Amino acid sequence: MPLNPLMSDALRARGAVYFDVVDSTNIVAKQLARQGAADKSLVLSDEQTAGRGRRGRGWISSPGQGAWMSLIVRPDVPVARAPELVMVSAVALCRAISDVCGLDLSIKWPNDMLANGKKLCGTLLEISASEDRLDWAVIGIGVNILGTKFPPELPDAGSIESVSGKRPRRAAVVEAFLNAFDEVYAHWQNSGMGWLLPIYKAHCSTLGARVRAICPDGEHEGVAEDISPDGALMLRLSDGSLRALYAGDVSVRGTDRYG
Ligand code: BT5
Repeated sequence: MPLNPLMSDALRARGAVYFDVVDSTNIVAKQLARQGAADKSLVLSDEQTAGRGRRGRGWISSPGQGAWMSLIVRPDVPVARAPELVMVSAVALCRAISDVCGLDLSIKWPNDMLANGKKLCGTLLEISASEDRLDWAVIGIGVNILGTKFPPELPDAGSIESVSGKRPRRAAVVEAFLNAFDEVYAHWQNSGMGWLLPIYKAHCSTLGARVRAICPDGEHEGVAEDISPDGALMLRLSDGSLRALYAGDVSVRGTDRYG
Protein backbone atom coordinates (compact mmCIF):
# COMPACT_ATOMS: atom_id res chain seq x y z
CA MET A 1 0.00 0.00 0.00
CA PRO A 2 1.58 3.36 -0.99
CA LEU A 3 2.22 5.96 1.74
CA ASN A 4 -0.07 8.46 0.09
CA PRO A 5 -2.90 6.23 -1.20
CA LEU A 6 -5.16 7.10 -4.09
CA MET A 7 -8.13 5.21 -2.66
CA SER A 8 -10.08 6.30 0.41
CA ASP A 9 -13.20 5.32 2.35
CA ALA A 10 -15.02 8.29 0.82
CA LEU A 11 -14.20 7.07 -2.70
CA ARG A 12 -15.13 3.49 -1.79
CA ALA A 13 -18.46 4.80 -0.49
CA ARG A 14 -19.03 6.43 -3.88
CA GLY A 15 -18.51 3.08 -5.57
CA ALA A 16 -15.15 3.92 -7.18
CA VAL A 17 -13.45 0.90 -8.80
CA TYR A 18 -9.76 0.83 -7.79
CA PHE A 19 -6.76 -1.05 -9.23
CA ASP A 20 -3.15 -1.14 -8.08
CA VAL A 21 -2.12 -1.65 -11.72
CA VAL A 22 -4.09 -1.63 -14.93
CA ASP A 23 -3.30 -1.12 -18.61
CA SER A 24 -5.50 1.98 -18.95
CA THR A 25 -8.40 3.14 -16.78
CA ASN A 26 -10.11 4.30 -19.99
CA ILE A 27 -10.07 0.74 -21.36
CA VAL A 28 -11.66 -0.61 -18.15
CA ALA A 29 -14.18 2.27 -17.99
CA LYS A 30 -15.27 1.66 -21.59
CA GLN A 31 -15.91 -2.02 -20.79
CA LEU A 32 -17.96 -1.00 -17.73
CA ALA A 33 -19.86 1.62 -19.76
CA ARG A 34 -20.76 -1.02 -22.37
CA GLN A 35 -22.04 -3.22 -19.50
CA GLY A 36 -24.31 -0.38 -18.36
CA ALA A 37 -22.31 1.32 -15.56
CA ALA A 38 -24.19 4.24 -14.02
CA ASP A 39 -23.65 7.95 -14.69
CA LYS A 40 -20.56 9.25 -12.82
CA SER A 41 -19.02 5.81 -12.14
CA LEU A 42 -15.28 6.21 -11.50
CA VAL A 43 -12.35 3.90 -12.28
CA LEU A 44 -8.93 4.74 -10.84
CA SER A 45 -5.54 3.09 -10.74
CA ASP A 46 -2.31 3.70 -8.87
CA GLU A 47 -0.32 2.77 -11.99
CA GLN A 48 -1.08 2.35 -15.70
CA THR A 49 1.09 0.21 -17.94
CA ALA A 50 -0.45 1.55 -21.17
CA GLY A 51 -1.78 5.00 -20.22
CA ARG A 52 -2.99 6.76 -23.33
CA GLY A 53 -3.13 10.32 -24.59
CA ARG A 54 -4.88 11.59 -27.70
CA ARG A 55 -4.08 10.42 -31.25
CA GLY A 56 -2.27 7.28 -30.08
CA ARG A 57 0.18 9.12 -27.84
CA GLY A 58 1.16 7.70 -24.45
CA TRP A 59 0.58 8.97 -20.92
CA ILE A 60 3.26 8.17 -18.33
CA SER A 61 1.45 6.92 -15.23
CA SER A 62 4.02 5.96 -12.59
CA PRO A 63 2.92 4.27 -9.36
CA GLY A 64 2.39 6.46 -6.30
CA GLN A 65 2.63 9.73 -8.25
CA GLY A 66 -0.72 10.78 -9.61
CA ALA A 67 -4.42 10.30 -10.06
CA TRP A 68 -5.05 8.20 -13.17
CA MET A 69 -8.81 8.02 -13.44
CA SER A 70 -11.75 7.67 -15.81
CA LEU A 71 -15.25 8.94 -15.21
CA ILE A 72 -18.18 7.39 -17.07
CA VAL A 73 -20.98 9.85 -17.84
CA ARG A 74 -24.32 9.44 -19.58
CA PRO A 75 -25.78 12.88 -20.25
CA ASP A 76 -28.80 12.95 -22.55
CA VAL A 77 -27.35 15.26 -25.23
CA PRO A 78 -26.66 15.22 -28.98
CA VAL A 79 -23.30 13.64 -29.77
CA ALA A 80 -22.09 16.99 -31.16
CA ARG A 81 -22.06 18.31 -27.60
CA ALA A 82 -19.67 15.63 -26.29
CA PRO A 83 -16.52 17.84 -26.54
CA GLU A 84 -18.12 20.18 -23.97
CA LEU A 85 -17.48 17.44 -21.40
CA VAL A 86 -13.74 18.17 -21.62
CA MET A 87 -14.57 21.74 -20.62
CA VAL A 88 -16.80 20.59 -17.74
CA SER A 89 -13.98 18.40 -16.50
CA ALA A 90 -11.32 21.11 -16.91
CA VAL A 91 -13.30 23.65 -14.88
CA ALA A 92 -14.00 21.03 -12.18
CA LEU A 93 -10.28 20.20 -11.99
CA CYS A 94 -9.30 23.87 -11.68
CA ARG A 95 -11.71 24.21 -8.75
CA ALA A 96 -10.60 21.00 -7.10
CA ILE A 97 -6.88 21.75 -7.24
CA SER A 98 -7.42 25.31 -6.08
CA ASP A 99 -9.54 24.02 -3.15
CA VAL A 100 -7.09 21.30 -2.11
CA CYS A 101 -3.80 23.15 -2.41
CA GLY A 102 -4.46 26.76 -3.43
CA LEU A 103 -2.84 26.26 -6.84
CA ASP A 104 -4.44 28.10 -9.78
CA LEU A 105 -4.22 26.12 -13.00
CA SER A 106 -4.64 27.51 -16.46
CA ILE A 107 -6.22 25.63 -19.33
CA LYS A 108 -4.43 25.27 -22.66
CA TRP A 109 -7.18 24.62 -25.20
CA PRO A 110 -8.58 22.06 -25.51
CA ASN A 111 -7.44 19.67 -22.77
CA ASP A 112 -4.14 20.53 -21.08
CA MET A 113 -3.98 21.98 -17.60
CA LEU A 114 -0.86 23.95 -16.78
CA ALA A 115 0.88 25.73 -13.91
CA ASN A 116 4.10 27.71 -14.35
CA GLY A 117 4.11 26.58 -17.99
CA LYS A 118 4.26 22.90 -16.98
CA LYS A 119 1.62 20.33 -17.93
CA LEU A 120 0.06 18.86 -14.78
CA CYS A 121 -3.07 17.27 -16.24
CA GLY A 122 -4.34 15.90 -19.53
CA THR A 123 -7.77 14.66 -20.59
CA LEU A 124 -8.76 11.98 -23.08
CA LEU A 125 -12.44 11.84 -24.03
CA GLU A 126 -13.84 8.67 -25.61
CA ILE A 127 -17.49 8.31 -26.56
CA SER A 128 -20.16 6.00 -27.92
CA ALA A 129 -23.24 7.29 -29.72
CA SER A 130 -26.48 5.85 -31.08
CA GLU A 131 -27.49 7.81 -34.17
CA ASP A 132 -27.01 11.45 -33.13
CA ARG A 133 -27.43 10.98 -29.33
CA LEU A 134 -24.58 10.39 -26.92
CA ASP A 135 -24.84 6.95 -25.35
CA TRP A 136 -21.94 7.30 -22.90
CA ALA A 137 -18.65 9.13 -22.59
CA VAL A 138 -15.50 8.21 -20.69
CA ILE A 139 -13.54 11.22 -19.46
CA GLY A 140 -9.99 9.98 -18.81
CA ILE A 141 -7.97 12.30 -16.62
CA GLY A 142 -4.34 12.14 -15.59
CA VAL A 143 -3.20 14.46 -12.79
CA ASN A 144 0.47 14.54 -11.79
CA ILE A 145 0.35 15.10 -8.04
CA LEU A 146 3.62 13.98 -6.45
CA GLY A 147 7.22 13.84 -7.64
CA THR A 148 9.65 16.43 -8.89
CA LYS A 149 11.57 14.45 -11.51
CA PHE A 150 10.18 13.59 -14.93
CA PRO A 151 11.73 11.56 -17.73
CA PRO A 152 13.87 13.57 -20.19
CA GLU A 153 11.28 12.99 -22.93
CA LEU A 154 8.78 15.05 -20.89
CA PRO A 155 10.56 18.42 -20.49
CA ASP A 156 7.24 20.25 -20.14
CA ALA A 157 5.69 18.01 -17.49
CA GLY A 158 5.15 19.11 -13.90
CA SER A 159 3.24 18.01 -10.82
CA ILE A 160 1.41 19.75 -8.02
CA GLU A 161 4.47 19.07 -5.87
CA SER A 162 7.01 20.28 -8.45
CA VAL A 163 5.26 23.62 -9.01
CA SER A 164 3.91 24.35 -5.52
CA GLY A 165 6.02 22.30 -3.10
CA LYS A 166 2.80 20.87 -1.65
CA ARG A 167 2.14 17.14 -1.27
CA PRO A 168 -1.65 16.83 -1.02
CA ARG A 169 -3.34 13.58 -0.15
CA ARG A 170 -3.92 11.98 -3.56
CA ALA A 171 -7.37 10.74 -2.58
CA ALA A 172 -8.26 14.29 -1.49
CA VAL A 173 -7.57 15.55 -5.03
CA VAL A 174 -9.90 12.89 -6.47
CA GLU A 175 -12.60 13.53 -3.84
CA ALA A 176 -12.44 17.30 -4.51
CA PHE A 177 -12.59 16.66 -8.25
CA LEU A 178 -15.73 14.51 -7.88
CA ASN A 179 -17.41 17.13 -5.68
CA ALA A 180 -16.56 19.94 -8.11
CA PHE A 181 -17.63 17.77 -11.06
CA ASP A 182 -21.04 17.13 -9.43
CA GLU A 183 -21.65 20.87 -9.28
CA VAL A 184 -20.23 21.90 -12.66
CA TYR A 185 -21.88 18.97 -14.48
CA ALA A 186 -25.27 19.81 -12.90
CA HIS A 187 -24.95 23.45 -14.04
CA TRP A 188 -23.98 22.28 -17.53
CA GLN A 189 -26.93 19.87 -17.71
CA ASN A 190 -29.36 22.57 -16.52
CA SER A 191 -28.11 25.57 -18.46
CA GLY A 192 -25.67 24.32 -21.09
CA MET A 193 -22.59 26.40 -21.82
CA GLY A 194 -24.16 29.69 -20.66
CA TRP A 195 -22.86 29.21 -17.13
CA LEU A 196 -19.69 27.30 -17.98
CA LEU A 197 -18.19 29.20 -20.89
CA PRO A 198 -17.21 32.43 -19.06
CA ILE A 199 -15.53 30.38 -16.31
CA TYR A 200 -13.68 28.21 -18.85
CA LYS A 201 -12.54 31.32 -20.72
CA ALA A 202 -11.33 33.01 -17.54
CA HIS A 203 -8.99 30.04 -16.97
CA CYS A 204 -7.96 29.62 -20.62
CA SER A 205 -4.40 30.87 -21.17
CA THR A 206 -4.62 30.21 -24.93
CA LEU A 207 -6.94 33.21 -25.41
CA GLY A 208 -5.12 36.27 -26.72
CA ALA A 209 -2.03 34.29 -27.68
CA ARG A 210 -0.51 33.88 -31.13
CA VAL A 211 -0.65 30.14 -31.72
CA ARG A 212 0.17 27.47 -34.25
CA ALA A 213 -2.46 24.76 -34.39
CA ILE A 214 -1.94 21.33 -35.93
CA CYS A 215 -5.42 20.11 -36.79
CA PRO A 216 -6.92 17.15 -38.66
CA ASP A 217 -7.34 19.46 -41.72
CA GLY A 218 -3.80 20.94 -41.62
CA GLU A 219 -1.75 23.64 -39.85
CA HIS A 220 -3.05 27.09 -38.98
CA GLU A 221 -1.32 30.09 -37.39
CA GLY A 222 -3.14 33.06 -35.92
CA VAL A 223 -4.35 34.78 -32.78
CA ALA A 224 -6.68 32.81 -30.49
CA GLU A 225 -9.51 35.29 -30.23
CA ASP A 226 -12.36 33.42 -28.56
CA ILE A 227 -13.88 30.08 -27.58
CA SER A 228 -17.27 29.48 -29.19
CA PRO A 229 -20.19 28.11 -27.15
CA ASP A 230 -19.63 24.67 -28.70
CA GLY A 231 -16.00 24.63 -27.60
CA ALA A 232 -14.22 25.64 -30.83
CA LEU A 233 -11.09 27.79 -30.66
CA MET A 234 -11.71 30.85 -32.85
CA LEU A 235 -8.47 31.73 -34.60
CA ARG A 236 -7.96 35.08 -36.39
CA LEU A 237 -5.74 34.22 -39.37
CA SER A 238 -3.29 36.66 -40.99
CA ASP A 239 -5.74 37.32 -43.88
CA GLY A 240 -8.21 38.65 -41.30
CA SER A 241 -10.61 35.70 -41.52
CA LEU A 242 -11.84 33.84 -38.45
CA ARG A 243 -11.50 30.05 -38.37
CA ALA A 244 -13.19 27.66 -35.91
CA LEU A 245 -10.98 24.77 -34.75
CA TYR A 246 -12.71 21.84 -33.11
CA ALA A 247 -9.72 19.60 -32.43
CA GLY A 248 -5.99 19.99 -32.58
CA ASP A 249 -2.67 20.55 -30.86
CA VAL A 250 -1.84 24.14 -30.15
CA SER A 251 1.56 25.65 -29.45
CA VAL A 252 1.80 29.21 -28.23
CA ARG A 253 4.08 31.55 -30.23
CA GLY A 254 3.66 34.76 -28.22
CA THR A 255 0.98 36.97 -26.73
CA ASP A 256 -1.06 39.55 -28.64
CA ARG A 257 -3.57 40.67 -26.04
CA TYR A 258 -6.70 42.32 -27.32
CA GLY A 259 -8.07 45.53 -25.75
C1 BT5 B 1 -3.45 13.94 -22.97
O1 BT5 B 1 -3.15 13.60 -24.26
O2 BT5 B 1 -2.98 14.86 -22.35
C2 BT5 B 1 -4.49 13.02 -22.34
C3 BT5 B 1 -3.92 12.23 -21.20
C4 BT5 B 1 -4.99 11.42 -20.49
C5 BT5 B 1 -4.41 10.50 -19.48
C6 BT5 B 1 -5.47 9.82 -18.66
S1 BT5 B 1 -4.82 8.95 -17.30
C7 BT5 B 1 -6.32 8.17 -17.01
C8 BT5 B 1 -6.92 7.83 -18.36
N1 BT5 B 1 -6.45 6.56 -18.84
C9 BT5 B 1 -5.69 6.67 -19.94
O3 BT5 B 1 -5.16 5.72 -20.55
N2 BT5 B 1 -5.60 7.97 -20.30
C10 BT5 B 1 -6.35 8.82 -19.40
P1 BT5 B 1 -2.28 14.49 -25.22
O4 BT5 B 1 -2.81 15.89 -25.25
O5 BT5 B 1 -2.24 13.71 -26.48
O6 BT5 B 1 -0.87 14.54 -24.53
C11 BT5 B 1 -0.02 13.41 -24.53
C12 BT5 B 1 1.40 13.94 -24.38
O7 BT5 B 1 1.60 14.44 -23.06
C13 BT5 B 1 2.47 12.87 -24.57
O8 BT5 B 1 2.79 12.69 -25.92
C14 BT5 B 1 3.63 13.44 -23.76
O9 BT5 B 1 4.33 14.42 -24.51
C15 BT5 B 1 2.93 14.18 -22.64
N3 BT5 B 1 2.85 13.36 -21.41
C16 BT5 B 1 2.84 12.01 -21.27
N4 BT5 B 1 2.73 11.66 -19.99
C17 BT5 B 1 2.70 12.81 -19.28
C18 BT5 B 1 2.60 13.10 -17.91
N5 BT5 B 1 2.48 12.16 -16.95
N6 BT5 B 1 2.61 14.42 -17.55
C19 BT5 B 1 2.70 15.41 -18.45
N7 BT5 B 1 2.80 15.19 -19.77
C20 BT5 B 1 2.79 13.90 -20.19
